[in-house]
This record gives sequence, structure tokens and C-alpha cells, in this order.
Amino acid sequence: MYKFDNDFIFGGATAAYQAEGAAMEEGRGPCIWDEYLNRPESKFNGDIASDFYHKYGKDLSLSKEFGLNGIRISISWSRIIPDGVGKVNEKGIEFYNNLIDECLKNGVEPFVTLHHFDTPLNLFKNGDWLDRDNINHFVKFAKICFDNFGDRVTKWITFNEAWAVAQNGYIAGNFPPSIKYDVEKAIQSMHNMMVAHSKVVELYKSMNLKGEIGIVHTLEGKYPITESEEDKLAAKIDYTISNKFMLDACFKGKYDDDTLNIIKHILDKNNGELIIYEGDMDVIEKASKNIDFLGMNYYSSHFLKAYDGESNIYHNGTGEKGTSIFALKGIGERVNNPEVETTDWDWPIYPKGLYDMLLRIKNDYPNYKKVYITENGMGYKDDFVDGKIDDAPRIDYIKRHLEAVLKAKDAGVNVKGYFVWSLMDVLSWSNGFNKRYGLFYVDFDSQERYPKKSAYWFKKMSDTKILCDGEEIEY
Ligand code: BGP
Repeated sequence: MYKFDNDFIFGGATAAYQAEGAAMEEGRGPCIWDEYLNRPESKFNGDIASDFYHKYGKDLSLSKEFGLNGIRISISWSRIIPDGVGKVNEKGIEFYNNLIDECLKNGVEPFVTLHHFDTPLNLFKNGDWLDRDNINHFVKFAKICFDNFGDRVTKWITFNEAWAVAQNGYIAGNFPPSIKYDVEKAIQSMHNMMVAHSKVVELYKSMNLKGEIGIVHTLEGKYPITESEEDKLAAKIDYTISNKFMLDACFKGKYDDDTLNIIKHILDKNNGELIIYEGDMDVIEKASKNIDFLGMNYYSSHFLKAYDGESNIYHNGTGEKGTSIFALKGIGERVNNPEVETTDWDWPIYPKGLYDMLLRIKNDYPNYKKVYITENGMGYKDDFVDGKIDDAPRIDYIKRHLEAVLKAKDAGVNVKGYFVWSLMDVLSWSNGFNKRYGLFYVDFDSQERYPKKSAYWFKKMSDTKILCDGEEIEY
């Protein structure tokens, strides 16, 4: 029987814009999402979200009650520095001080992310991570956070999912700035984020604080749909741009020759180039020696077929199963594998991809030290019946992924914790409020919380340290 270590983190994850709400309160400035999701064509926004700004006390007491000993929160840059570069908003500092204290009071360790997609609006307008000045602004923001919260926060995360920022913003176009098929911008912004990440790691280490610092990557398994050489190559190319490019930077301190060759191939096909500025690789190299952990978000894997046509992507943001299209020039086409089930949003459910990815980390990046699964979970249209939510498919999803984690631990991968995305239901960036992930159901009208069946099941595991079945859970 698989057992979790006694110090294993059973956590729940959140992010500032998706959870906090209070968008205009107490001096917070706008981030890009405030503007983007308040355009007339948008059907939802994060103005109120899960009202975590006012409800965090409740969410943390529920966390404690349901056996969670970790939470991922992120700090809204524009709540701390409303315009991203100027004066500090003392009310913002006060809010995060109180939130962090409340986490600690409840025995719920905060893992704190500095950038979870929410660049301040005016910095975004200057080009976001394509603007090299953004790197220095980010380092200044990080310093303010370390100065104010570094005495109590011992787990810091520089970026959440640089790949999602780049892919969704510049390739799929379902995140701001809604650009499609601009692979050059995607790759350049990822490189610039790796420089920013590295500078923040170096800053943190220079401050001699008592904690640890890492980064969160979303890692997607990439498998050829057939054994043909062409499909294998497509899988390798997609793996390189989605995963390997940034893992190399963070854990090898350089881009492997093979990585650079493939990136060049993709850029050639898309008429682009990557600019690496003087000094970039030095700071990347230094930080790779100092990074303390990898945060790995894992939801899904893709099955690749060779593709030589023009790029063509359709994002399924409504949960209408079977509508997604993803074919990228110079990379490949993500196709349906009939043997693998998918969620309503067409994400293949493939726990083996998590196991394989963890083993790859151990083998390809032997200096990785430790891994936290910083997000994993299932988007689901939960039914709320008389105050009860039976989310058996979510339990099954999480259970199968935890099984993969424990199997990888058995094979020698040092995994120290697992965070369910999400702690409570939150806003889904490009899907709205009907794609729910939480352990706690949120009635978005009343902002009441209701623990789902999965919360009771999660508690049992945290109490017993044993991976248990969902069926016998009373809730
Ligand atoms: C990750 C993000 C989270 C969260 C999650 C689920 O990419 O880090 O913030 O949103 O994905 O994604 P979605 O809400 O698009 O279903």
C-alpha cells in the first residue's frame, strides 16, 4: 500500500486575481486582467471572484479543518505597487501581512508566488515580458515582498507558468494580449521571464533570508500518436518549446544545443529569431545553482501528429466537448487519442504523463533537489444538490494522479507535496465561473463555502497518510 511521508504537504492552490476580488479596494491598481475582462465582449471578470480578500479567514479555517497544511497564494503586484513602478500601497502590505499571519496561525504553510499572470496594467501596455525594463521592475517588486514578508514566508515562487503566459498570450490568443500564432514573441517572452526569474533568485539568495525559492512550470507530457518518425519529431518539438526550453534554463543554467537547434527550427518556420542579451546566460547559470525546488503543475498530456500546414487553433472555453483545435506550424498537431478520456474542456486525463514527467526531471536534471506538485485538479461542472456536492469524477482524477506521484516517489523522485487546484472554486481565466476545481464549493452569489465530497476524502488522506478510495467517504 502506498503511503505519504509524515511531512508531506497536502495543499490547496489559489492565485490573487482568480480568488481575491476587491479589485478596486484599498488602493489596488489595475492589472491587465482587470482591463481585459472588463471589455464589453467579456462574459465574466474577477472584480469579486471568490472574495478571498474578505473571506480568507473562513478559507483558512476550512483548510485547517479539512487537514490541509499548505496553501498557494500569490501576491498581486498592483496591490503592492498600484502602477507597477512607483509608490508602495501600505494597505496592500497590510493585507498580505494579515493573510500570511492567518495562514501560519492555522498551521497552513504559505507558498507565495510573485507573478501569477497579473502584470500591472501600465507595464503590460509597455509590452509586458517583451519589454526588458519589466525585468528590473519585477526585481524591485520582489525586493519589497522579501523585505516585508520574508521573515515569515519560507517558500517563494518567482513565476507561475511562463509557458502559459507565452502560449496563451501569443500563440493561442486566449489570454491578453490575444495575439495568435506569434511564436517569436512567445519564445522571447519566455527567455525574458527566465532572466527575470534568475535575477530574483539571485536577489533572494543575497538577502540571506531563512527560506527557499523556486519556480512553477506547467509541464505537459508530449507523446507521438503513432510510432512514425514524423510524429515522434512533432512530440519532441512540442516537448522542447513547452517544457525543455525553460527547464534547461532553470536547472542546467543554459539551453542545451539540442534545445537551441529545435527552437531555431521552430523560429525559422515562423520567420522569427530569439535575442539573448549580454549577461543573460550568466545570471541564468548562477541561479540554476541556487534554485531550491521545482513547482510542477500538471493537468494533462498531448498526443502529437506531424503537421506542416498553417497554424490553426480553437480554444474550447465553454466546456463543449470535442471542439478544440491545436495545430502549429513548425511544431505539430495535438490530436485526440481515442484510448484516453478527456474533460469537457478537451484536456486528456493521463496520469501516466505525470509519472513520466517526474522521472524525466530526476534523470535529465539531477540537481533538481525537490519537487512540489503545485497544481493538479479537474475542471468540472459541479452539481449543487441540497448543500451537497458529489464530485466523484474529481476524486477519481486526483486519486489517479496521486497514485502516479507515489509511484514516482517509489522510483526515487523527491516529491514533497501536492496542491489541489484549487482550494475553493475560483475564476478560470478564459473559461469563467462554470469551470470549477475547488475542494470547497463557492456560491458566487452569496460567497458561502460548501466542502465537496472531495474535501472530506482529502482530509481522510491527510489524516491517515494513505491513498484512499472515494467511494466510502461520508460527506
Ligand atoms: C493553470 C493556472 C491556474 C489555473 C489552472 C486551471 O494554468 O496556473 O491559475 O487557472 O491552470 O486552468 P483553467 O482555469 O484554464 O482551466
